[in-house]
Amino acid sequence: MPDIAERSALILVDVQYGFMPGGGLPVAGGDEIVPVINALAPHFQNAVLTQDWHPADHISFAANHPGREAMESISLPYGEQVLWPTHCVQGTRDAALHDGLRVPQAQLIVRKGFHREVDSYSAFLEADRRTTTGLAAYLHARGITRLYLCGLATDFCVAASAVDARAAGFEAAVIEDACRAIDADGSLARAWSDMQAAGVRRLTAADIPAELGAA
Ligand code: VGL
Ligand code: ZN
Repeated sequence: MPDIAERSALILVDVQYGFMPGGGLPVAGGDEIVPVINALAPHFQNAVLTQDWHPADHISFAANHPGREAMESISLPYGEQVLWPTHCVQGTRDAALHDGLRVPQAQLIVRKGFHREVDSYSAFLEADRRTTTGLAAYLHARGITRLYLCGLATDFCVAASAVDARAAGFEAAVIEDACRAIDADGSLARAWSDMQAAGVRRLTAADIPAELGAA
């Protein structure tokens, strides 16, 4: 059995300009996680990045629903969808990964939210809950059994990815100080309770060396 460091992967969720101050969907303090991630990353042999990657006419954008405002919810065939300000449009600077990230060992970037009619908070399954990104199969094939998640935003894409990671059979932990939240209408508290119910552990960056058997 390979040791735990070989079987672990760091999953960096949506560390993109769109979620930084000044971005399309800014998350308070979003840029503060970059140095935290850069300090964590050298502990990991395996890393995967996700990238929110929407067409300009994406169904999750309030601007594509005349008369609607950002942060309202609408009913779609797959369920309730929050309408967001326009963010992370394919090929724009807003969609680019933060230039300051230092994770050279990352081998895979999963782009999500590119189907016009389906959003995808999760790195594993789109919001229709049927369309897979292929990430679980990739990680299983690579012999990865444990995931450490961080990035933006804690209460949307990080939480959805962590809960789906558990459903796909992985151990999962969220590194809280390497995340920042949107926290609209109690979404952060709800996300932590959903993650806890799913068996996602809540860690800080200081826990990581010991987790990986390095301390
Ligand atoms: C996200 C809302 C819309 C996220 C992405 O990365 O958490 N949230 N698109
Ligand atoms: Zn999005």
